[in-house]
Amino acid sequence: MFQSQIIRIFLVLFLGFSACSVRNPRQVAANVPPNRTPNITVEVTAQKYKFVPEKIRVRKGHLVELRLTSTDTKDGFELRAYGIRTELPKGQSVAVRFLADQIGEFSFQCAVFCGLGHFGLGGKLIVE
Ligand SMILES: [Cu+2]
Repeated sequence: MFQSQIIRIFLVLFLGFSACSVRNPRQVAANVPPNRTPNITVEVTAQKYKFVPEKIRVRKGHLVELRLTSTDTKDGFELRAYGIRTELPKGQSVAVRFLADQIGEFSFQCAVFCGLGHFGLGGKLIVE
């Protein structure tokens, strides 16, 4: 009886953790109006261990497309303020889109553990 309760608790915890770790990658922010073309496209590369450019400046109201490419290993890109998160397979270009609808500075960072410098792989989006 006691053992089956413990097994049940572990099962619930395990399923809970698996559900949390499987996050839906999103490449288009929820605030992007349909059928609108980007006002600005920025090429961004990820490499050990920095994004180039590290600071991306855009204007408020612009629909922004970032074309992200990891040059040397599998990385990720997460821009939490806009609900964007995606993997960047090595050598492939991945486009993400969002409507820059609020002024401010927003951090972005790598979303896939890529080595010792992973936690320093990040940058800033500046919306003016
Ligand atoms: Cu990383």
